[in-house]
Amino acid sequence: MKPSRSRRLSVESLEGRRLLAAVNIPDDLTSAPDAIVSVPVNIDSATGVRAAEIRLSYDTSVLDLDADDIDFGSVWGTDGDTQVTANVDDAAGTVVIFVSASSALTDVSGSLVELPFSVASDAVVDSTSVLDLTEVSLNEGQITVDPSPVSGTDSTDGLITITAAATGDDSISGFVYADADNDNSLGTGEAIPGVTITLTNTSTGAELQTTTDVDGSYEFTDLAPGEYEIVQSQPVAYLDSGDNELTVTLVEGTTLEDQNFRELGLLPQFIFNRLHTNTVMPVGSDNWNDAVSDLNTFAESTESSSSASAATASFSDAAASTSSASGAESTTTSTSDSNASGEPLFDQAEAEPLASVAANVVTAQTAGMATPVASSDDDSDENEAVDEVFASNLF
Ligand SMILES: [Ca+2]
Ligand SMILES: [Ca+2]
Ligand SMILES: [Ca+2]
Repeated sequence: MKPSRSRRLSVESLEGRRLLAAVNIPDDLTSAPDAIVSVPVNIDSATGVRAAEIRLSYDTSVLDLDADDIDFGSVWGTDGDTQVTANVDDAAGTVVIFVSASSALTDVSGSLVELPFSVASDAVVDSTSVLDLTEVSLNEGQITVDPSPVSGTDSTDGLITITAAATGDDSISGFVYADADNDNSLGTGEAIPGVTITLTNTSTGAELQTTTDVDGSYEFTDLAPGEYEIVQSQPVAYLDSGDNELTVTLVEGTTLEDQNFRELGLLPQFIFNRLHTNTVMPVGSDNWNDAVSDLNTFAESTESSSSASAATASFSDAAASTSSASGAESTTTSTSDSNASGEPLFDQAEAEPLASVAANVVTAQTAGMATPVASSDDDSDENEAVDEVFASNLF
């Protein structure tokens, strides 16, 4: 097929049909005071659309909007090159949004844009607030919008009804843990503290966030019944089991427990440090929990900018300072006498295989813990050693 013909045909197919699209904002939106309501501007068929200009007005005494939070909607998909430019006039309560992509959309329906409005804390329950769609232009007017939104009341306008704040006493809770012994349950020393968990009410868009406690637990209380999405921010030092998102239905008067996130263990480049923390800080101690927390925080901060071995080396310094802050605890009695001479266990010039590190680590602090061992290459001996370490429940 010649390219020129193909191009011409596609132009003809667009011009040969009179393209029509209906655009509107839902009129059955609800939100409690002091919550966020995600407002979509929907289109019934996006055939041929590659650009949309949308204007609307809102009541500034009830609603607030940040231009930076406005996002493109579902019709554009997630792997395109969609651009959104938005301008919000807070004083006037007007919004202008321009959204576009490099190629035209197919016959899909959904939202062109999503506007997360904050509802005022003094918004009156059972009152309503109008979202006045004032103008929509598709492909600079080449696609007819019917019915055409106008300034003032028309059928395309949206409506938010203010509902009483969720005063439910339902709750959702769970744990984040590294399943070192692979038994699918949280055992001693497997808790991962400091992991961010985000709970979203999928019907209202309202979000809550918390972090896991020292025992790896998290809990959201005083929830209303409904559909929720629970998302775990992956602790980057750990090997992901792949389930970082849970969708649950909370039935009135119930408590959803054990909404757990299971990790598979520390990533190889962080194992050495965990051994270190195991040694100088007994598993489950406050210092140990702090160190695991620090490890995650540090791993997150170095995730994109550092190589694995650099991250290992730097964290080792951080762990060392943590342990010295804990004072006398770092003189834990060694369970091995194989290194009584005090000679360095880890030769800086040639790093030992991990198996040997695992076997000797209990004596590491008497040797000074001088040298972190990088383990990020693909040497199979080391991989076997890593497996051994996991199996030994030290990971
Ligand atoms: Ca209108
Ligand atoms: Ca376990
Ligand atoms: Ca995970």
